[in-house]
Amino acid sequence: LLDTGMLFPRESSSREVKELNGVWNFRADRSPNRNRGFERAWYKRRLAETGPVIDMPVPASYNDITQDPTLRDFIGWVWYEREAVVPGRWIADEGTRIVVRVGSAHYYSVMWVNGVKVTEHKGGHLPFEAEIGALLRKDPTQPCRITIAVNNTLSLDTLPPGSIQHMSDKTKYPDGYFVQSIFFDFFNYAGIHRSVLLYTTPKAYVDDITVVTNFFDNTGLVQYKLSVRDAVSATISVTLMDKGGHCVASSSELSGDLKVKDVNLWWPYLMHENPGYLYSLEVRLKAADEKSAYEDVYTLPVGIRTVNVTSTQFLINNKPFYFHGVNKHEDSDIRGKGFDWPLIVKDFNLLKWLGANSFRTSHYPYAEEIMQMCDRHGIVVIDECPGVGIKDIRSFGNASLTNHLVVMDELVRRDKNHPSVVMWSVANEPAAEMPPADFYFKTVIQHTKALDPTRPVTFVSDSNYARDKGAPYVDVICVNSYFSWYHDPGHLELIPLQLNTQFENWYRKYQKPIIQSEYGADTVPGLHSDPPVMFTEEYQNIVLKNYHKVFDEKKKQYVIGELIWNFADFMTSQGVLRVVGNKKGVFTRQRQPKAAAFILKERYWRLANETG
Ligand code: BDP
Repeated sequence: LLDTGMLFPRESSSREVKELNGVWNFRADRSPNRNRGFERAWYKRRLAETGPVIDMPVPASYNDITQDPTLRDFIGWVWYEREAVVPGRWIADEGTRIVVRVGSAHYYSVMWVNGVKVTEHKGGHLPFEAEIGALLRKDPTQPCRITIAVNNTLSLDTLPPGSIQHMSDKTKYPDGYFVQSIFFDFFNYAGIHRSVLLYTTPKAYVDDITVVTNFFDNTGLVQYKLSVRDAVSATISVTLMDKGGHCVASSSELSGDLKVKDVNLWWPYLMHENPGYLYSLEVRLKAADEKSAYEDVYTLPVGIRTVNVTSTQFLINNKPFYFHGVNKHEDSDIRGKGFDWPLIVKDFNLLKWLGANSFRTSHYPYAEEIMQMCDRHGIVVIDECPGVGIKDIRSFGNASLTNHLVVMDELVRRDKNHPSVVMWSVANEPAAEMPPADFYFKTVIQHTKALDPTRPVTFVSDSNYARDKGAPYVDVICVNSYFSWYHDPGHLELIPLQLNTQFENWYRKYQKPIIQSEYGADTVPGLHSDPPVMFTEEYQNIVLKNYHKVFDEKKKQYVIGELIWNFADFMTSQGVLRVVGNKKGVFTRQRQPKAAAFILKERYWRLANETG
């Protein structure tokens, strides 16, 4: 198990945050083995002293920033570097911890400060950090030079998996030619995708907080647990405040139960007139050693709600919840998977316009700021780990499994306190019919439940109900199907029959509630035809309408949700099936509506009014 917390860096009276976003120096290591940077220790000096550098924005994927196709498709190590100015008072005060934190970098990262390695991290979608105070204090005259090398190479035991193909046929490929195969349908964007920060805490500090919430009648319950570090003879004060800043409960213990009278529950968007209600849990730690006294303050937003699953329903606060939402991607023009506030706020406005009450983080954890937006706006989240493309039997091996468990540790550690997160998804469309899938999913799901006993766990299946070896372990069945698209392309009339059969088969076998976790059709905006043909806006409309008829029927029984594939068009690797990316969005990649968006909008608002 992980031995430290990973609280989101927030400013407080005891903590400062300094963003290091902007233009960094950058170089791709184009040496044949991609290893020159390590051999020549590029981290020891300024990057510009070891070779040419270009400007690279952080956060952003590097792939679409330049006009160079070889950088877009680059595989291997790229190097980022910049100098940061560290406030003198941080250095002067030995009682201040100075931490450098990367929100995410895809896929493998090594970080140095002033030439000294401070940490490395595997996995492209979760944060990592290192304490660098002692290092900076060794020579306060030096600037703080941060070097981060990032490698996007995927192997059969990374998450997501991939593999490098060396092309040895000399008649077709130049010497040493290799390509990366991936088994998932989105561009393998790489680089430093989320903010790089310096932040401080006092030497004695709040390292982690875990909250679990419940309610009985009008009384809310917040069970909390703190983990504090380096705090000798500490005193704790925990205060839960309502939106207006009034204290509603308090305690002075490291763990305990806070009772909230006349509780305002956290409700999903459109399920209540006041969705996304958040209390603030203020934790104050006071400690002292021979040298000084420390006070740390950290405030965590807390939504009080419950989640339960029956054989036919998904309950939030004991009321049936129907997921009418989307699958998303972190993806847009130029910045690729780079964090971008305007895009995020636009997407939330579109979700609300659409009447969507939920999304799945297909197919990897999204930025923490997005999860915070979901908490505040009441958008319900199925939080998916990067377990996408587990197709090769070797990706079910021990190394993969061990890595998958660590990824779940990191994901649950990061996202456990978000009220918006109502379910974990451990994978998307794995080869669940393969024999090792049984043990694999049993282990991953049990592990996730042990980490978080309060949330249901699922994975998203596209395999046959009779042969799926992971389904016995999930709480909710999530199924993807593309009738009239990948199955019987062009035959819209088959959707009702095939979809009915799909639902009935799964329900008969498992008696668990079902979410249609993907359905849709590629649509090139502006293409029209009547009668509809594939790729036109009319065709997408009919696919949706035909699916919706069946959802309406089955919704009365055990279908608990529908998530369209996809919210917006997104980039993929090149292939004969993709016309400049995947076009199954109801919005274009630039977030303009296709005709289907209006159909979905009408439906989602109707569903909201029926249940709301
Ligand atoms: C599903 C995958 C999703 C793809 C989609 C598609 O889960 O990642 O983008 O198909 O092909 O199988 O559009």
